[in-house]
Order: sequence, then structure tokens, then C-alpha cells
Amino acid sequence: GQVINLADYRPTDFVLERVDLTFELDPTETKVESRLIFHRREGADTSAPLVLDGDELALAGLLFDQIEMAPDQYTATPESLTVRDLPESDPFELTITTIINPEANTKLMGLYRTGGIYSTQCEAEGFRRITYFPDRPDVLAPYTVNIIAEKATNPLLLSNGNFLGGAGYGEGKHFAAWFDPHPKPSYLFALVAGDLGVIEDTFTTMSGREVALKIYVEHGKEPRAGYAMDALKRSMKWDEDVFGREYDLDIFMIVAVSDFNMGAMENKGLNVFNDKYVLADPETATDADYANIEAIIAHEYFHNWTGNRITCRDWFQLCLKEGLTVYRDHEFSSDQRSRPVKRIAEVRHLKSEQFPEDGGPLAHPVRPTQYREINNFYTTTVYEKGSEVTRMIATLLGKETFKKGMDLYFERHDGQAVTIEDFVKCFEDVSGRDLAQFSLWYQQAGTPLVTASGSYDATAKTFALSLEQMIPATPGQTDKKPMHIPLSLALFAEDGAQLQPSSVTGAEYAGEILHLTDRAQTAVFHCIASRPVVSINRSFSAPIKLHFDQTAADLALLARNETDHFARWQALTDLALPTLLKAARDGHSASADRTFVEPLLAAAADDSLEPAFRAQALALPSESDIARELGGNNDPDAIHAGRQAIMKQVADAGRDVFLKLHETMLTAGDFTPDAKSAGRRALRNTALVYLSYAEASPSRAKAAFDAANNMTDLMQALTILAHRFPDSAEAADALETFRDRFADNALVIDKWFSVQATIPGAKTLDRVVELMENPLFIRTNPNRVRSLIGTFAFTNPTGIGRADGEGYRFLAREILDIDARNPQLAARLLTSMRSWRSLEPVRAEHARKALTEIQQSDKLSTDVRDIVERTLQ
Ligand code: BAL
Ligand code: ZN
Repeated sequence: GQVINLADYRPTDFVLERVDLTFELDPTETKVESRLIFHRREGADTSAPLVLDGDELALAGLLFDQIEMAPDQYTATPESLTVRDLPESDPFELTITTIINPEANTKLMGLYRTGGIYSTQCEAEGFRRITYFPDRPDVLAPYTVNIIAEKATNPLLLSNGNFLGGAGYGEGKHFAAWFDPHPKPSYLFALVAGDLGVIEDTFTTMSGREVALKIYVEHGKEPRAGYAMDALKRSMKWDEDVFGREYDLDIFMIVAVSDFNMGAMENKGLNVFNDKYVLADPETATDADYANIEAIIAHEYFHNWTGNRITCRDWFQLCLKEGLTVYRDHEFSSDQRSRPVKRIAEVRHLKSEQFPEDGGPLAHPVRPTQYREINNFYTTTVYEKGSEVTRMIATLLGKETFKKGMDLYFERHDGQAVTIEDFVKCFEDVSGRDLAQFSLWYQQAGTPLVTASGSYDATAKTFALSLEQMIPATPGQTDKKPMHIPLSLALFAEDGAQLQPSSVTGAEYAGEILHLTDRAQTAVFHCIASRPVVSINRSFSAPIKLHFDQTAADLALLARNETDHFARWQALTDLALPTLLKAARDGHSASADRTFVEPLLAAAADDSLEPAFRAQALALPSESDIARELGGNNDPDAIHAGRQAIMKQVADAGRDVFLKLHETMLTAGDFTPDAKSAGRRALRNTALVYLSYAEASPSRAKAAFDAANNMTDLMQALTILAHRFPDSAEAADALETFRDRFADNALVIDKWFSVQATIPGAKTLDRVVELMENPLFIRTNPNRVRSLIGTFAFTNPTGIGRADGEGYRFLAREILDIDARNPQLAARLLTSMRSWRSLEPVRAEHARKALTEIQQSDKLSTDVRDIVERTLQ
């Protein structure tokens, strides 16, 4: 694939006015007739040919204003249709016919048919696999879609917009017509046909319009769609209340499918979801599943305004819709649940997924300036760091001004395809602030490192805080400029009370936000009566790494007294890290420092704190967190052994606390998935993990497994048995019982694969290979592949990274195998190798060889080639 550059952007020569599509659905020979009305753009070169995109297409017919075109007037290849010598008429109509094979489409991009259901995935460049088209996000038009199909197998015929009507159509067939009046780019096109069950509801919008809500699922699964419907209605209401955004069609549909590359897709009026993010009931879904469903239903719904009504000019602007929409779904979940607990979870995710990306060979700016394969840019940098950048704008401007900026954005750009500059300009216009330096967050890759040191002058009653920022070099970017970093900051006295300075010099400080804008800066806080304990980057106001040497006593004070509970969690984590890092070197002989264990147990036992917060505090930094902090020469076995030793010591020291939590953190009555109950379950189950260390026996977990009345408890007990006591009869029994009970539930069987793929140690590879032969493992199903191979590659460092290199060789083989069917899935799996250079030399060499083996294959997709070459460079 060739490199596409942001700097080369140019609008099209032709403006698309209208799209009329007719699909005659057939499993292997679907006929697509596309009528496109174009006019020449004012000022465009009149001799310019019309070039349309294709991907693996064959042209079956071409009419210009209803007249067949002569073969010398155009060139059709699988990748493009070029029409030369266009007649004078303007506007003009082009009618293009293609025949496509949905059953053979294993890439799951474009129109595909699996399990008897036709569905589409067009973002980013899937529409060109359906018909020749100007397949780019800045080409917007209203669509009419006619679908013709066999009635018996496809009672349901769905597309975007409002339903126009339908009727019988010849023998055994019927048709349906849909019209979407809102101009949209092709990536938001969707079509679904087949035989599905439905649950229905309605929502009355703020202006009193009634919207029909429908969620389509496989027959028999309707009862499991209720929570998704509830989440949808709450999302619609929240977007009205918080962002003033009203829904704009008569109907909103969600379809859950089981073969899907992504999590979900925000097609206009017809969201298509991976069923993992729709289906839930207490027996089969964990609390985490419920939270994910709520967040993703909200995310796709929120795209209706941030993505669909206002879309991206080009794919470099992907964060314009994704970063912003992630920010919106984070805010929604924070309002629905506990804000500090949600923030802790967000930051954990950011650090474990985005920081390694930003610090490795795949690092790229939130808004990249070049790509070879856009599918490879649906990354945590674009999504999660993009959300953090939006969040920083809100922090810099304050809630009200941020709201004004969003209002202006919706008003100014509705119906347009715009850029990050257009977005940022709205906030500059409402605030009067120059955001040029701030915009470096979109342009410079790499996680900024901020180093802080403080000194108190008791005579002058001043506290000086020196800050320095450094942005590491990343691929293609060596010299970085200093960024505008908003640091939420507070000072505390020894008694835990907050200290208010009379004034601050040397840096802008307002609303408890300190603006770090220079490479090095010293802020002086005046009238500080006693030596302060500083809390920096509260609520994780900026996505940075912070180096700040604080004593254990100061951190313990923050862990006890910070009013910001995110900062309390951060303090507890900072207390634990040195012990865990040291343990990664000392292995089994590692010992836990009391200064970290005591505050941790105090927080665990503190009934004034939310249970969900306490569970987060007790979940010590993971092995990959520790690896990231160590930064190089990493030995996964040593990290694992060290962490295990520390877990055991915390468990022994806190045994009474954990026993009490396990006894008392029960939830009364029937299962409910609300955040409070989920928090109690999380804390109780965390206590159970520690007790498995303290008691060194599977008995309690086995009893919990037998007693569980919901999937959260069942899964936690199963995980303890399988991970902590993998060779025990209890673990084997529980795995078998679980499999037999849920063998016909694909989403639960995914969990059964994952729990086994994540058993620590070198032996797990053999188990993974064996599980791939299990009849329940279906190679063509992305969820199944991710649950077994993906989980193994991404979250089992001692398994994938076993010292003899077999893990990496296995992964290379599987990636090549998957790439032949589904390049997107293969490329995503390969990103699990992004941190290979921070392994110790022997493992790093095994990883390099495995990557080279992939690179040398002569049949690679553009997707995998792009990732493997960047990973090795
Ligand atoms: N647009 C792809 C799926 C999502 O981010 O919502
Ligand atoms: Zn999205």
C-alpha cells in the first residue's frame, strides 16, 4: 500500500448530490445497482476524470444519464473505476452495477453474510467493497436504499434512515425501501437482512417527538437485550440533558451480530454491534460486561452528533469523532456510576494500553499525518489519548466555557466534514484563549514526562515547585516542543487540611489548575504556613508520566486525606510500586515494605470509602504495569514471581481484613447490575483473591464457585481456581462444569477460553494449542480468536513470553494463518508485540525472529505488513 499524507488533502472535483442503491440480495451473487448524481465542483478542472474507489470489485454495467457507456470511455480495475471524457451535462447521473459475494467475504469488511445474516461494516473503507464510489468521509449525500431478498430467509430488511415502505416482489421475494435524509459519508452506510428477533421500546425526545427503538438479536436471545435498551434510553436522555443533543430520525435500531471485527459501529440510525456488547443477563454477564455494554451503547449513540451529523474531513481527523465521543461516553458513565472509580478505571486502561503504544514503535500523534492502512489507526492513541485531550480542553476552559464551545461546534459545523483545527477554533472563539500551543497534543506523539521537585522556605512561608517537561522521541519525530500541560494541583498540611496560597507566581494557577507551558518552570506558592504535601495531576488532569520523589509518609498522608479519590488511589499505587519493582529483581525472596502495606490495608478496611474504590486500591499494579515501569531488560518470569511474593505477603498481613470483607460485602436480594452492587461484589471478590494466597488452598474458591448465583462471582472463582491452582482437581472440575453448563452460549465460552489462555506460566502454550482443536473453538469467529489467541498474546506475559521463544513462534504462525482470512483481526493481534524491545535480550531475539518470519511472508495483507514493518523498524 502507498503512503497517504495529510498534506496532500484536496477536495473532490465532483460533488455527490444523491445516492440511490438497489440490492438484490443473494448469498453468493448479490447484485448492487448504484445511481449517483454528481455535479462538477465550482472552479474544478473540467477535463478531470471521475475516479471512484473499489476493492476486489468487478464492474457489471455502467450507464451515463441512463445510456450505456462505451468501453473506451472508462477503465475498471478491482481497485478503481475511472470515467474519462465525461459528456457536458451537469449534473449527471452514473449508474453502476456490481456483483458481489457476501458469503466469501471473510474479511468482514463491506457486505458479508455469516450465520444466515447479511450485515455490513463500511468504516473505514468497506463501502468500496460493495460498489465503486467516492469512498471518503468528506463526500456526503442523502441515501435511498432498496433491498430485495428472499422473504422466507430474510423477513427483515434494514438500512439507514426512515422506513419508506415495502411489499411483495415476485415469487418468494419482497422488498423494503429506506430513506436517510441526513447527508452522510459512505462509511456510515449499513444494511442488515435476515431473520432476527427484536425487542422494542420508544423514546420521547426533548421536543416531544416519539422515536421507535428496536434492538435485533438472534431468536431466543431477546431477554438478554433488555439492559442494552435501558442503557440506550439513558444515553438518549443524557445527551439531551448534558449536551442539548436531540435524536433526529423516527427510528433508532441496533443489530447484534456474532461475527464482527470491531466492538460496534455507529451507522446512521442502524448501529451494528458485536453481540458481546449487547447481550447480558445475570447468569451469563459479569459486572464488567454490563459496564461495557452501557458505555458502548452510549458511545455509538453519541456518535449520532459527534461523528455523523458532524463528521471527519479525512481519516487523519479520526480523533475528531473518536476522541470526542470517548470523552462523552466517559462522562456519561461517570454520571451514571462513581466518577472517581470510573476515572481510576480509565487511567488504568490508558496506562496499560496507550502508554505502551506511545512509548513503542507504533507511536503516532493523536492526529497522525500519514498512514499506509487506516484500519491500523483505530488505536488507543486516537481513542483514549484523544479523549484525554478533549478532557484537557474542558479542564483548561472550565465546564461552562467548554459547554459553550461544544454548542458553537454543533451550531457552526452541523452537516459538515471538518478538521481538528475547526474543532479547536470553536473553543478559542468562546474562551478568547490561544490554543496553538495546546494543539501540540494533537501533533506530537509520546507521553510527556514531567519531573517535579519542591522546596519549602519556612522563613518566607513560600513553597517553590520546580517542574520540567520532556517529550520523548517517537518514530518520525525527534525534536519536540514544550506542551501546554494542565496540572490539577493542591497542597495539604500535615494534619490533612488543604492549604490555600495567597498567590502563585511563576506559573498561571487558577481553579487549582497549574499551567505548565515552558520546558522548565518554577511556581512559587505564597503564604504557606507549614511544609506542604503536594498532590500533582489530581484526577489525572493530563496524560503524562510524573516523576516526583515523595516520601512514603507524604504519600500515606495523601492516601488518607486527599479529597480527590483518584489521587488517593494514585498515592496508594505510588506507595506499592517501588516494592513491586524491587520484587521483580528479587523474585521469590521479595519482601513487602510495611509503609505500603499498612496504608493499603487501612484503605481496604475503611468503611467510609466506596467498596468499588477499595477494590481498585487492592488491585495492585499488574505485571504489565510493572514491566512498563521497569522500562527495559524485562524478564516476565521474574516480574511474575516477585509480584506473587508480594501478593502473598499482603494477603498474610491483611488476612483478618480480607476475611471480614469476604463475610460482610454481600449483596442483598436478587442480582442487580448497578454500580453500587457491582462495587460490593468487586471488593468481596478481591478479598477472595487475597484469601487464596493467605490460605494457599483452592477450597474457599471452590465453595464460592459452587455458591455463585451470577457470572461475576462465578468467573472470579473460576479464575482463582484456574490461575492459582491450575493442577488441582478443583480447577479441572470447575472448568469442566463451566464448559458443560455454558457450551451453547458463545459469549460465555469466550470467557472459558480466556480464563485458560491467561493461566500464568510456560505450560499454558500447550493448553492454548490444545484448545484450538476443541470443537467449541471457531477460527472464523473474531470473538473466539480474540478470546483465546488474543488474550494469550496480550495478557499472558509469562505464557506468550516463555523463555524458549515458542510463544512468539506460535503467534507468528497464527497471525499468518488468520491474515489470509481476516487481515484486520491479524494486524490487531500483531500489535501485542509492540513492546518487544523492552524484553531481556534472549526473549527480545526470539520476538525479533518471529516478527521477521512474518515480515518475510510473501502473502501479507497491507494491514499486517504495515504493523510488522513499523514494529521492526
Ligand atoms: N467507528 C468505529 C466504532 C466506534 O468507534 O464507535
Ligand atoms: Zn467511536
